[in-house]
Amino acid sequence: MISDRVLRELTNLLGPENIVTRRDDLIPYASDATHLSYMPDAVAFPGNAQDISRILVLANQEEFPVIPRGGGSGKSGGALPVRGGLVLSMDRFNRILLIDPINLIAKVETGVITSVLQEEVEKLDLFYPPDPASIKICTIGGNVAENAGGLRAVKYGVTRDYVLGMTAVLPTGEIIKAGVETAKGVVGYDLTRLLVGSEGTLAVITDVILRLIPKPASTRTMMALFHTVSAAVETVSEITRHKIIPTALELMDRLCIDCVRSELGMSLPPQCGALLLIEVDGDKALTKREAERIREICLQSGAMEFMAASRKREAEKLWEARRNVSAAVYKLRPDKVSEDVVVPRSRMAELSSFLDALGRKYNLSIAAYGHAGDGNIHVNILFDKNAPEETRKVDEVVRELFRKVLEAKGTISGEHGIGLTKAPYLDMEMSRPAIELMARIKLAFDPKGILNPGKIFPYRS
Ligand code: 2HG
Ligand code: ZN
Repeated sequence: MISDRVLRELTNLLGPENIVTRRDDLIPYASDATHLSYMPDAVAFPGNAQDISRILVLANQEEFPVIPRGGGSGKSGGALPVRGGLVLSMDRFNRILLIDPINLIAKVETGVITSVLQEEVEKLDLFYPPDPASIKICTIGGNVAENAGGLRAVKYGVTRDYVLGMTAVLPTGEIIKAGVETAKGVVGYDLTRLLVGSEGTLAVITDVILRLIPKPASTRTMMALFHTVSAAVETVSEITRHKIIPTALELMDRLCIDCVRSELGMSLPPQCGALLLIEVDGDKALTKREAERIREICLQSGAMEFMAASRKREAEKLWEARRNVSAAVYKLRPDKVSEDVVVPRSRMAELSSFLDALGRKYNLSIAAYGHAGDGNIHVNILFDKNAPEETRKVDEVVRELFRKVLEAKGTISGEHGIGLTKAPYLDMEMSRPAIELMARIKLAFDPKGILNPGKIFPYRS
């Protein structure tokens, strides 16, 4: 609990307009896309790195938790104030400082919404590829903290692949620069890579230098329908076997299709059990050739139907429907645990049969969709938290799923991070010495454990 005296000090530091303590005003900051809720004591809206530094110095003195927050769209509870304390909203860090078309970089404050940055760089025929499904509400800072992926990761990689450098405030208040503003740099330990994906536990990142690439000249979007998920994911392997790496290669199973059927803007046969949304990009001749080849591969692999979007609007509708799956799945049950496991592409069919059996064994609906091109499947375990016989089973279902994924040489999280929700399972994947080493790193950055406590580590923070 932050005392009234400390709240007064925070108010003096930031000005009364930049600190919120009224219960009603705190509610939006208590929750995120996990739908879990923990009340903070206060929310601060710092305006620059110095403000954050002063807040963190005070937090060390008075020992209260500080929890950085971007758009609040996280899926693992990274922005939740699980031990109360001060939520640090990055809303005011909303400026794009530079887009440099010669050096192919952008310098961006971390509260900038990802889609806003993308629109701005695309006006200059440049491209910032990372595109989480929550692109219209998530922030660059949240993406960096979680090392977010997205639909285009299959071809273009994840956020980490685009972060060249940053300004960060350490939990003890020092402001550091990490990385470079150039195309390359190998000076010292790679602190940039360490801080990307550190889930707000090691530093508060205030601006980043991002790598840009030229905007592809054309894109083509396609949809292939299959009787089963197995047939769809076998087709994914076939596409890569033919040395084609699409921009996006997304899967939806029958449950997900049913949830967004009306939004897809194309009528689908009722017996359709899975669909792949596929996009290729590049110069016109290449995308035409690849799209034709993909059509052949899909039909040879047993696709019931293959459609190509003929207009931009048609393609946009398909992608909007895809981005909406996560929310639309709530039509099926009031609650869900949504996982983001990754298996080698070649083992997705095995994972899909396993999920069918898992759902039957526990009598729970399990919806599966996501970034099939990466082997990254969002396994959504659906339940009703008011039905104790269902909630009781969820943890065991998650454990069985993770055991299977690890046995298949996969990982328990491909893009959402460990945060709060996956902390109890971290030691299923990481050995004790590896976790202890991470804990020592955390201690070196944050000796008093004030920055985003209760995240990542299963048995200490
Ligand atoms: C997506 O790809 C997001 O739609 C959310 O990563 C996934 O809610 C989910 O399971
Ligand atoms: Zn995803």
